[in-house]
Formats: sequence, structure tokens, C-alpha cells
Amino acid sequence: MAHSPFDAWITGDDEVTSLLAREWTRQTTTVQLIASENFTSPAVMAATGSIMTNKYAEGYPGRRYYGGNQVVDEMEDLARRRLTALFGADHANVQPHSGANANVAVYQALLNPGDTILAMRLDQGGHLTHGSPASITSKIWRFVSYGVTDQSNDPNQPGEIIDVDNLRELAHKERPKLIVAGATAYSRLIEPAIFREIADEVGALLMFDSAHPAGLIAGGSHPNPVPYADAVTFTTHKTLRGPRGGAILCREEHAKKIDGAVFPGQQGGPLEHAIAAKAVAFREAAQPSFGAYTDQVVTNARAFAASLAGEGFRIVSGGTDNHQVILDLRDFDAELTGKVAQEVLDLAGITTNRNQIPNDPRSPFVTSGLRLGTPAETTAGMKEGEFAQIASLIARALRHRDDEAAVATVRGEIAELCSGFNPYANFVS
Ligand code: DSN
Repeated sequence: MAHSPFDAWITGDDEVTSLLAREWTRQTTTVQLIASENFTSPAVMAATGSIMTNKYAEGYPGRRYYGGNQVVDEMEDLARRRLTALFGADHANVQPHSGANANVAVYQALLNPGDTILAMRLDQGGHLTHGSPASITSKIWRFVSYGVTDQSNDPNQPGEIIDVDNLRELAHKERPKLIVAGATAYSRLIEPAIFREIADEVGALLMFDSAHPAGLIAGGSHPNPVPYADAVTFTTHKTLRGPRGGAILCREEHAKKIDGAVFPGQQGGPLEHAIAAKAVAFREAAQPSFGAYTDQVVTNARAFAASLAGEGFRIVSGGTDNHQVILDLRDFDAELTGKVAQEVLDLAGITTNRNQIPNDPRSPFVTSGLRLGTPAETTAGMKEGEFAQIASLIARALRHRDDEAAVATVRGEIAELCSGFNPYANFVS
């Protein structure tokens, strides 16, 4: 059985050790294409599993409600300093447990209940916290949604990009207090400058939810929203390749309110072990090699999209500028749903998630789309050639989805491919 670096620490608990070993095997013998996942460095994992997990530290450095925080204060200060330097921001809050918490904290800090927020439609790529009826956000604030342009057959302007005219029109009509830029299932560049321009036209604040592209921004592959936005929120575990968690960057004028909204507004004790791991990740993201990594993430996504198009899939928006490729499965096979594709690919050792596409006639549970991402396997060292191979294996598994032996053959080929690209190979004993 494969071992993870942590097995030695968990002696005498066979159930947990065995589950960890199984997950270790799953992650390293199948292909990870969830666009919001990555492989952290062993240093990030070690900090996440460190002694900092023992400490209560409600408050902020120098202003805690518990004793014994001398070292923790230095650690949180280090994480804040590294993060403000990485993005050139005035102020950082590294305590949010997730991107969702970070978003709600910004709303809570900058708005009153009932204020209007203009954000992206969930079924066209937005996030639950951008006003989904299922999210607490829609019960506290009034959301108005912008979407994407219609699909077109012109290969030079395929459509399905943020409809800036509609965004501007809605902003002028609704006069939102806050405009939210950012998405979770959108493969095109989101230009911060145009959002700032529209926000200024109507006197709105601007929040940039950069949960997905944060690493691409840190690596210099995408433009930095910090000079344009009042607040920038993100998760630390997607393209940024850190531990699970969130963070907020903001202008100095909003710092006190945003800190107060995170704690005591929403959260209790910060996860100082996660903050230690965030500090590690921010340092890693500041290295020149991280920029080479994020450039490769985008290069791989473009190559992947081209290969998938060659297999007969329609690529939503005609391509990608980031780490995501969103497939419309209907051209490939009108009967194939996102749900079935995800399940078949799981059996084939290819981990993906189903996703609604713009104007999807199917429900969010079934969907006509599949979201794919390149961050994790790029960390493992895969390049354009490997992504072309994965595209062909995806198509083969889906074409022969009723043939168990054919799907099992794909799984074998995937395992063979992964054996050459295990990001933790040096740690397997
Ligand atoms: N779960 C995240 C994603 O997969 O994009 C959004 O919160």
C-alpha cells in the first residue's frame, strides 16, 4: 500500500491511516482536473499539520483575547506582510476560513442589509455567494445579476463572454452600492479596469472575487485587480496552490471595517495552522518559478481546449484565457449529460465536475456541461502533450461509456500516465 508523508504520525489508528492511504492512491494514480483543486507543496502540508493548530488566537496580532500569542502574532504578521507584498495591496486579512466567508465579510463590512449588489449569474459562471437563492447572501442583500453574451457561430467572436453592455446598463438602472467581478466557471479574462470604470460611473464600490485566478495574478499571467478594486477576495487553495482557506486584500480606508467583519463579525478563533501554511504558500508564489508555473497552466489549458475541440466537444466561449476549459457536451453526444460524463470519467480515473453552461436546458444537478482545469496536473509536471493525451482518453471513455472493459482500459492508461507525474513521488515509501 502507498504511504503518505503523514502516516508515521498516525500510529495506532488503522481506520484513519487506511483512508489516508486510499486518498493518497486516488490522488496520485488518477488525473485531477477539478479547476479549483491543486497539489500543495509538502511544506504547505507540513505547516497545515503543525503545532499552530493548538492555539486560540481570537483577535488580531497585538490585540488578542487570549494569552500566549507572541509567536502566533509574528506568524500572522508574516502571512499578512507576504500577502500585501505579493499583490501590492494596502491591507490583508488572512483569517477567512474560505472564499465564501471572505465574500460575506466584505459585504458585511461595506454594505447595509438590503443594499443592492450587482454580480454574475450563478448559472452563467458566478458563485453561490454572488446572490444564489440558496445562499444567506440573497436573504440579506438585494442582488441583480449580469450574464454573458449569446453564443455565436462566428469563430472570431464566439460569444459567451461577460456582457459589458448589459453590465453597464444594469449598473446605471439599479445603482448598486457594490459591483462584484469574478466567477467560478468562466474561462475568459476578467478585465478589472472595465469594472472599475463602470463602478465609478454609478458611484459603486468594487469587489473582485479572484478565488479562481488568484494564482494566475500572483504569477503575473493575469492582470492584478488590486489597483482597481476596493476589496479583492480569494481562496488560497486553487491556482494559488496553498492550504484550503480564504483571504481578503483591501484599501486602507476599508481595513478596519473588513477586519471587524471577519472577526468578531463572522468567525471565532482563526485557524493559525492554516495561516502558517498560507504564509508558506505566499512565499512560494513570490518565486520566479511560480510565474513559469502559472504561464504553463494557461498554455496547458489552451492546448487541452484545442485537443478537446478536435475530439468533437464544443468549448464554451470558443477557448480559454485561464486555467479552465468548459465543455458543452451536446455537440459530442446529444444524450450525454454532465452528470453521466462525470460518473463515467470517475470510473476511468479522470476527476472532473459537471457544470451548467450558459442557457443550459438541464438542471444544475444534471447539466449539459463539464468544467475541467489544468492547475493540479500542471503542478505534477504535465505539459501540452499529456493534456492532448488526456483529451483523447476523455473522448474514448465517453464514447464507449457503456463498455466496462473499454472504460477500464482507459483507467489503466491513465494510471500509467500518472505514474510518471506523481507530485509527491519522493515521499512515497
Ligand atoms: N467550489 C468552488 C469551485 O469549485 O469553483 C467554488 O466555491
